[in-house]
Amino acid sequence: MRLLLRALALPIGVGVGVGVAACGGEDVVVQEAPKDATPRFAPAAGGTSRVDPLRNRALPTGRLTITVDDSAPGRFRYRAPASVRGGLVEIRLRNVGDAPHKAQLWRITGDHTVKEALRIRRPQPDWLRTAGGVSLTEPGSTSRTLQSLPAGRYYVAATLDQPGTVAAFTVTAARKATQPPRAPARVEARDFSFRVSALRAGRNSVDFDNTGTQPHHAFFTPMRAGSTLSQVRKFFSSSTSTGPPPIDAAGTRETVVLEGGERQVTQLDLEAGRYALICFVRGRQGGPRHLELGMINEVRVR
Ligand SMILES: [Cu+2]
Repeated sequence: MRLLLRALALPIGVGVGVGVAACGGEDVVVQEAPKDATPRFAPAAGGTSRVDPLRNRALPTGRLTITVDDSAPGRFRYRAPASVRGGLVEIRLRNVGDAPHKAQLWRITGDHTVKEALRIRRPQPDWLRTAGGVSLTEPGSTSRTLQSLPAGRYYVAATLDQPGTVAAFTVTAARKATQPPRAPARVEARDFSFRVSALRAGRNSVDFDNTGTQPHHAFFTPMRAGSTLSQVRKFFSSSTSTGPPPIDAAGTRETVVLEGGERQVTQLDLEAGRYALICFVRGRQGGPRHLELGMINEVRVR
């Protein structure tokens, strides 16, 4: 199970991500899923646009290009410019490494340091915020996210429990604060459920909107033919799974973690088929993974 979690680039919790570069290892805590949770299809949600904002060159955006490679097997290394102007920013992740990577941004407030942030577990203090970033990107690829970045001190890290090198940068004051426009597809994360609309096979520009109060992410993993959502839940909730996995780990796609009330437009490459959509994040105070609170849906992509 532990090996599989690594292969999936699975964020076991926000604290693990923070600790990645600092210590490189934390035990995976697995819990039983609630027995009464009923599998259900994600209902439709409104608010999408025909226009893809990631293709709209007229938008007044800054650009932040982050590069990630693997300095050794299992050792990521991020690089970022020292500073970028705030406001609406197109964040690019160039993955020149050997493994899939995300660019999870973290924002530090007050006079705290990155070193301090990397030592944090649970509870997550108010001065450390998950701050969006770029979804899981295949080796040799570049993916993009459109997001409003407030001024402040940031760093970019992974959510893998692996050692690596993070990159710190500063976002300077914005000319004006602008939220990204709506995108053609939408994934809304609530406390504790998902609403999904208009996802298609191919590259999707997705309005990923956390309308809850807790941090959430969206983890899409393909379901194997004949497998059920209840098998997927059991697979991710038990350390003693036997038999063939009900999911195809290699096809997994996922966003980064957004705080409650934040949104972004990000890219997800999906093939046609059935996916389990899951949130593995824990609350800022700790507690169960949101999967255990019912944050799992079956989504059909056509
Ligand atoms: Cu969540």
